[in-house]
Amino acid sequence: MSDLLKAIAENVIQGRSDKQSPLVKDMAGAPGVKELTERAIKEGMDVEDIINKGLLAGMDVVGKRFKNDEIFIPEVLISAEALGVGMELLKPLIVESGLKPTSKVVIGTVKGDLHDIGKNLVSMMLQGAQFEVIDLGVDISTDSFIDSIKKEKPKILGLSCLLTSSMHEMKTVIDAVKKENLQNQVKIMVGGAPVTQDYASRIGADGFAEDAVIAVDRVKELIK
Ligand code: B1M
Repeated sequence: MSDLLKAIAENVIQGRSDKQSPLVKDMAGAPGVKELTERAIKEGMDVEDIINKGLLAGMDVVGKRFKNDEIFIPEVLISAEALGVGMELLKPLIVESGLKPTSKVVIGTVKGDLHDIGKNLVSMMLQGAQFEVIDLGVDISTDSFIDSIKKEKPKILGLSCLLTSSMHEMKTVIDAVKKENLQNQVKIMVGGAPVTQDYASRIGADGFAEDAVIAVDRVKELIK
């Protein structure tokens, strides 16, 4: 892997957004995620590589350290912020402008869950594939999802969830869509780290995607 991508990953791990970030003494003044991502873009690196082998590779290490109690929420947040700085720079490359959106997608993270990095990535990829995306945000109640389906009339409803303790909310939303007789109007796609195809099938979702790239393909299939 290129040294530049490794440096991006390392700076996400250290939570260094830019060269002003004073978090690691040894790295004072060295370029952070912002400068390194700008450099990668300038060098014409593949956007998916910058995301997967740079930004997300770093976040993967952060996740493992968090799980092992080697780091705690403040460090994870600082890393997530650094990752976000890189994502913002890549957004214009992912989201091509000027073309008419094909179909509407409403997306949100379910109630009780505040994780939004993966959901944002899915949103960006869908926008890049010319979908109009209404992003409701995080901790979204079933009522808000239902209101939004009625108001926006999307072809797809996307539910994201990262916490096993909130996964049941996906089923609650799906049941509510059926109760409101909206299931013929909208297809439901679910995703997030703990979600599997088996779980998606069991709760009655129309589709499941394990990552943001697959999510775009899945939406296209569901719309057909
Ligand atoms: Co939290 N967190 N977190 N966290 N966090 C996890 C999810 C956890 C696995 C960490 C761990 O223990 N190893 C664990 C959940 C355990 C479980 O439920 N089994 C956990 C926990 C426990 C918690 C708290 C409860 C911690 C606490 O307070 N004690 C708390 C919960 C707060 C809440 O939500 N109510 C909490 C808080 C946080 C932060 C706020 C510090 C921060 C979130 C910041 C933010 O999102 N703005 C955070 C983070 C960053 C993580 C980890 C480290 C990274 C998540 C992430 O962004 N990954 C995470 C560990 C991990 O996953 N390795 C962890 C990168 C992202 C691109 O991947 O979101 O999986 P992901 O998205 C992927 C796919 O899943 C898929 O595509 C994306 C791109 O490829 N995808 C979809 C996602 N949504 C999709 C929707 C689709 C289709 C595909 O269709 C609609």
